[in-house]
Amino acid sequence: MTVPQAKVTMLGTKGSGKTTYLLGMYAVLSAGVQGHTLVTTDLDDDEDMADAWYELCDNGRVPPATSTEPKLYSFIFRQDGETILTFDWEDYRGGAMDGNQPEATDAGRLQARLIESDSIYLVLNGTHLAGSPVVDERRDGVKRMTLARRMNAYLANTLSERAQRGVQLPSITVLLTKADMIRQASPRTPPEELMDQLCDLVQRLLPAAFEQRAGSRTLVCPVQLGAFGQDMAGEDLTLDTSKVNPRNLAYPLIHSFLNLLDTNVRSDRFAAGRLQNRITESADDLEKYRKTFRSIFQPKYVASQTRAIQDEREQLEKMQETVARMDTQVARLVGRLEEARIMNRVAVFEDGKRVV
Ligand SMILES: Nc1nc2c(ncn2[C@@H]2O[C@H](COP(=O)(O)OP(=O)(O)OP(=O)(O)O)[C@@H](O)[C@H]2O)c(=O)[nH]1
Ligand SMILES: [Mg+2]
Repeated sequence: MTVPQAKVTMLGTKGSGKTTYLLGMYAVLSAGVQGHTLVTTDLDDDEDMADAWYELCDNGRVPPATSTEPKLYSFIFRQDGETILTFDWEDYRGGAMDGNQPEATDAGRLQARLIESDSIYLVLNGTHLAGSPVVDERRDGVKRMTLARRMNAYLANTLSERAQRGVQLPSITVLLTKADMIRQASPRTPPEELMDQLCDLVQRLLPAAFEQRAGSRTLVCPVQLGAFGQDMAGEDLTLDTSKVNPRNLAYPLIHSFLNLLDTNVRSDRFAAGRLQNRITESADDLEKYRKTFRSIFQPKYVASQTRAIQDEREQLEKMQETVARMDTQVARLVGRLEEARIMNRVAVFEDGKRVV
């Protein structure tokens, strides 16, 4: 069994909360959530991210805006100490999506990386979504502020390019950052109704993420680092540290890798099935051969064949154990996401349709 390797890429405007989400998500998962843990492969990165997180929690200082040089992180995702997969995540500045900067090298890199990505995050700043339901007249404004049209175009291109290459669809996460702003604007709306309104809105803003395609999986997930109640992006102010209260930060990552892990289990199961058939055929052939007169004069051949079949049986047993273990791992991830879906913390779309 090989450990799958994945690539994650985020799209979102400047100040939408990409870098702080990554920091918060890492802080939560590096501490471990129900047996799931994350660690960077480079331990200097682990220290830098932990320092940046403490800087936010203790002093209210947020990291600076990302520069034109994207930062690449490499992570190991484990369940009960066992590595499930490794992935890398490149953090781009929002400006890399700005097509009016032909001299910017990160813009080209971002597009190339998207095509290679197994998991794509489309970040919508919750500040602009607040006050749902967003009526038609306001929707154009929201589209402009979140650059939803551009993100949708990037995603549509990526999906068609991957389909042309015959590679698996990426999983898609629509990340609604600064969810405290959304909640604050609709304090009395029940969670279920608010989630319905948000789903309705994001389906209109990012239709490519909800196209009916077999095997597509999209998560809509509001997240917050804290209930700060204001959007201070771009301002040199400190956050109120007493309001740090991370919510929902781990679900997107769980969703990110379901497709990939699922495919991995299926291909391992298929390989185990093929080996099983080969063993059955070899055992039948040997049995037939043993019944022939010739076999009496070929004891070495019979012994070596018997040994080869025995070796393959042992190999098969190991493969079946791995498949069973991977099945359990995937089932646990699915279970966690399912709990979140039932509580209206997230909404899940499969083949373009909302799972209810
Ligand atoms: N209210 C509120 N504000 C938040 C939250 N998370 C982040 N912010 C604010 O959003 C600001 C911008 O976040 P960043 O993560 O730097 O944004 P970015 O998308 O990485 O921006 P670029 O790197 O410029 O593209 C932060 O400085 C915080 O002030 C949240 O949960 N609630
Ligand atoms: Mg950033």
